[in-house]
Amino acid sequence: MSRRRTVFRAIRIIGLSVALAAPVAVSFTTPSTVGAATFINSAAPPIWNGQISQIGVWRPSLGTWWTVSAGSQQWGINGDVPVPADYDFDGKTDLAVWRPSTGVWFALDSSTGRTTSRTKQWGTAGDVPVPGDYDADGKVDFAVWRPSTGEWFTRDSSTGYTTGRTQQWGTAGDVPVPGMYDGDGQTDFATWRPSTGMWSIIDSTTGYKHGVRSGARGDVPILFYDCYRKFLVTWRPTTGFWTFTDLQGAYAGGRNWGFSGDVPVTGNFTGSSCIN
Ligand SMILES: [Ca+2]
Ligand SMILES: [Ca+2]
Repeated sequence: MSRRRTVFRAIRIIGLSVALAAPVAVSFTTPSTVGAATFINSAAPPIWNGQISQIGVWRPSLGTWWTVSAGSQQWGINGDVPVPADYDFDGKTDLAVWRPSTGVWFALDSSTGRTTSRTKQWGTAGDVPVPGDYDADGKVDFAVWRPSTGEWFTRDSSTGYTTGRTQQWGTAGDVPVPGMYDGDGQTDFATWRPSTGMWSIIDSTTGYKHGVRSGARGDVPILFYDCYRKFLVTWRPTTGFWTFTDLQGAYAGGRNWGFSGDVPVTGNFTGSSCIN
């Protein structure tokens, strides 16, 4: 058994004693009010490693996820922060939340049809969870950003989550938006500033720092991958509208999904490949 599996097995045993509602199917009304929306053409030439995003929202009041591509499911409770990523390494994004009061991550395994879950403690109250692949081994790492100092703290998959890295980037008031901006397979540290709409990015390959403006105060920033293209997304709670811009800040499309109070999420919930 690999070290990683050993770690996760241990984690799994510990975590489920914490009261997280068992995943249940819920009836729902679609969160979208959409009409015909201009949407990204996913058939366009495929960004990096064949990664594809699908959009969704997580509704805190219900703990329910609604994804465009993979239906709905309850996972998490009010007060949690959604942290979708592929924690069981099967190529599909897992529904997952981070609980600020305890710093515990709860991930629902896509590899077992969402019948099992795993947990990990990393971070403390006041932190912002920022999962990503900071050590570039193809597996997600646990990470948090601390607004008071602007520091990022990771626990890397390549060391069995025993060690990680620290990076200062951003200041209080910013929103962390880590992602694969430069396409080298390593998550780049990045922040978005509500007062200016500025995305500030450090490319992991070169250390080059650069910025682009997209979005306005009140928006929620998030990254979206469409095979070989990447988009800066700003989701507007008042309208539920997703605005997609390219890495130069040019408008590339948009659509509605979700309502005020929801939290936008992206991920490859179905495990789609660019080859299809
Ligand atoms: Ca998965
Ligand atoms: Ca990693």
